[in-house]
Amino acid sequence: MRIENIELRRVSLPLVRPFRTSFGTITEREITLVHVSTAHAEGWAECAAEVRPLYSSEFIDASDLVIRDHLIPRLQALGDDLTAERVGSALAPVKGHQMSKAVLEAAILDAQLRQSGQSFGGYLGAVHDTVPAGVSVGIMDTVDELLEAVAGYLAQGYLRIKLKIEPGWDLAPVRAVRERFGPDLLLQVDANTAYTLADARHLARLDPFDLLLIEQPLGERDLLGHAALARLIGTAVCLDESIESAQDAAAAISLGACSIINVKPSRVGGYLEARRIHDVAAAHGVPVWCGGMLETGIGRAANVALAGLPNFVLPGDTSASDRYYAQDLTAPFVLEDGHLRVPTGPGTGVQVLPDVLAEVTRSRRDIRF
Ligand code: SMG
Ligand code: MG
Repeated sequence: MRIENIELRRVSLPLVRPFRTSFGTITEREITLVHVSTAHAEGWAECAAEVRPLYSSEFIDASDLVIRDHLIPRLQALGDDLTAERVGSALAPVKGHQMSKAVLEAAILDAQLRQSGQSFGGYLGAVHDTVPAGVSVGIMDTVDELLEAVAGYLAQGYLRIKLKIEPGWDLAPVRAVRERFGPDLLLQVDANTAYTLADARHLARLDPFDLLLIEQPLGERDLLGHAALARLIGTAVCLDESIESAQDAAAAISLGACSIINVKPSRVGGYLEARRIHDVAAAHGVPVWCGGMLETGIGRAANVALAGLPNFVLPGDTSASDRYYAQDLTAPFVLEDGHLRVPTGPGTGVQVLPDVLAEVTRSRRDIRF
């Protein structure tokens, strides 16, 4: 495949409500979109890096720079030999920067699949037409506010609730949600690394609430700590930030650091590595689910396709467009009986809406091949 141009476009979309996690609050999503043009097709993808390096070490300005100065030149060097499947090995000499690598691979894969007429779901091996939708609920000022938010999401049909937690906002909100919505609610929590192993006894007090899992309680490098914690608490430990590759997944599973994995293609360098993590986990009998980074319809379309693979057995953070944005960059993803439909058209199967795109664009830059 011969690329003619890669456009990097910075957009900014206001969130419908602020989203607070243990590491901070965001009110708008600033995103770099990558738009690949070949003679035959175009591809789009979005970079998950945020404005500040708080979820992980990556952040959007650094990502733009590494894409432009360190990653794209390696793709240019491939010439006509470039395919989506070759992106990973071409970029491997550059250490880290999974999100920056992932967005390039995804945009190229989108163009490649649009040219061949295949969908992301078909290419990745999705076996479901629709996927169950969960929703991630941020930290709030009061438990009453939280209960109202959760009630609203359940009324819309969401099939699973994830509560963001941090020290000082854990037992009380979990107890309140469990008591109000009953034992059948699928409920889980995400700490985004906010605890240490010294908090094990405290975290064990979540055991009676029958949570599906606790996501990333400890630091991202602390696999041994997670393994120790998993032996001390009843709730299943799920890893997010710790898993940046299939190799990480294999190590975490072997150490007993997790019994469930949150798969985010952006965090692991792309959809191909995400599929490898799916396969490694499946081989060990470890269930996975699809995480989210507040994606627009562009990234959501591909995530929903991935979530259609057989070992994605838990509802994902794959919510409808209106959970995030009043106006999405594509036709909105909507809940149908608590599920999102896996797109079937070529590539991601969604089209970027030009008028909306123009409205949210802050800057753009073309890199000719
Ligand atoms: O896309 O619905 C979404 C967000 C899901 O909670 C979510 N993501 O750690 O899993 C996570 C967080 C990371 C993003 S926080 C800005
Ligand atoms: Mg998480």
